[in-house]
Amino acid sequence: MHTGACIIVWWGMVNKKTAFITGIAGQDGAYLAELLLDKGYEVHGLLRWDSYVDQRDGAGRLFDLDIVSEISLHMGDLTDAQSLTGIIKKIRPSEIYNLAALSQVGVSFDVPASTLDINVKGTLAVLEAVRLLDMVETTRIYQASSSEMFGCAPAPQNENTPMQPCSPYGASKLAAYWLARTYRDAYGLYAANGILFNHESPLRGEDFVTRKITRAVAKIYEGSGEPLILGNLDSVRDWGHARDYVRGMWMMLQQDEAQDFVLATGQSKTVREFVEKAFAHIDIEIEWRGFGVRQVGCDAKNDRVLVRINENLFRPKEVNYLLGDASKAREILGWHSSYDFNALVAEMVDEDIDLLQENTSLKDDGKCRKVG
Ligand code: NAP
Ligand code: G4F
Repeated sequence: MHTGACIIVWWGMVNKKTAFITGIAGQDGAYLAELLLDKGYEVHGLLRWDSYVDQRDGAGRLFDLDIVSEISLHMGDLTDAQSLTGIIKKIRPSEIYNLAALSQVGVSFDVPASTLDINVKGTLAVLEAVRLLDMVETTRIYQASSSEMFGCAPAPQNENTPMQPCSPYGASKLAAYWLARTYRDAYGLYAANGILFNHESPLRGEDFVTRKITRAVAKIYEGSGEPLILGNLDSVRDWGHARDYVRGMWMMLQQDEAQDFVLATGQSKTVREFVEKAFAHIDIEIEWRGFGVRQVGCDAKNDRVLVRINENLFRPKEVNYLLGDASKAREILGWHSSYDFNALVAEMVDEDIDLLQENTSLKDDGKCRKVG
């Protein structure tokens, strides 16, 4: 090898950046880990005990992306500040992406105290670790903030929109957002809040509405007779693709100074439109009949009921309308969303059909059969 090439390789080795991702086994954690590995980072991740003991299940997304062997996984919990500090002390990462959270808005109404423990005290533990370990000059932090913090504020929402959260989850994320800003202002910590609107993918958790829909549509395509049961069909979301959003997270940590950014597509759709689009992808036109919670979605060709509503799936308080304005991220970061809504829905339905065809599926008759 020429001397010049040797120097480049050596320079790359001594300057290899180290990232620590909390929530690495979640949707965003997995895609972010993949992106950072591609960029040559040494990637570490925090994994909870349950996920650690059964890694294939807990770290399933990292297996799906075939990156698990390239990552150092550390057993821990965001709510255990001492062990978290120990991990950060050992790794001394140049970048921390704090993605771990109780992230299901509906569930946060059932477990508000643990939502605050994980989302607020957990974030505080990350910020305090960096401060107490004297890493303020060397470590940058990305805080996973959320458009749910806008709550009932009028759309379109951007960085200057007053926040009015209306769920324990939204309130917890707003407290964590302010903690990150406070540590930035008080201690000079590089802490950037990404205020991200909904982003989805085939790796999305099955309890979020998009994946619930695409899984049900895939099952119906494969012959299931079970209708899709949903709650509020009329709430509006700004849905993008998670791959675009993790790229934005990384960009936020590469700036001269820490700032907060909204990431969004600027396109809004109702849950109802998502349902229609997903069924259209398997050539089924949904016709809505009836009103309120008695409304059903039927196959226009044969009247079969494919969608029903269950009022138990409505939340005590709903965020009705989220639509983001990501002009600041476009201007300063050069970030844009590259997937459109149709492509997102199509990819999710196709992947769920593939998944069903690859695996043994439990069919309606209760018998197991191998498909594909
Ligand atoms: P996700 O799929 O639910 O992943 C969250 C991860 O956090 C899970 O892997 C979970 O681990 C982990 N976790 C939960 N509690 C923990 C604890 N006490 N200690 C350690 N790990 C814990 O969420 P996501 O969609 O990737 O979202 C990533 C982050 O962005 C979250 O903070 C979310 O609130 C925020 N966010 C998401 C969106 C979106 O549309 N996706 C939008 C705005 C903001 P287990 O696997 O062990 O449960
Ligand atoms: O998919 P969802 O559960 O996502 P939600 O509540 O918008 O939260 C997601 O996005 C936030 C960013 O805005 C993140 F911070 C958060 O972590 C999470 O990733 O629900 C979307 C909409 C809601 O209006 C809900 O009421 O779909 C409605 N919905 C209707 N039926 C349903 C269902 N949601 C779920 N999860 N399950 C249903 O059966």
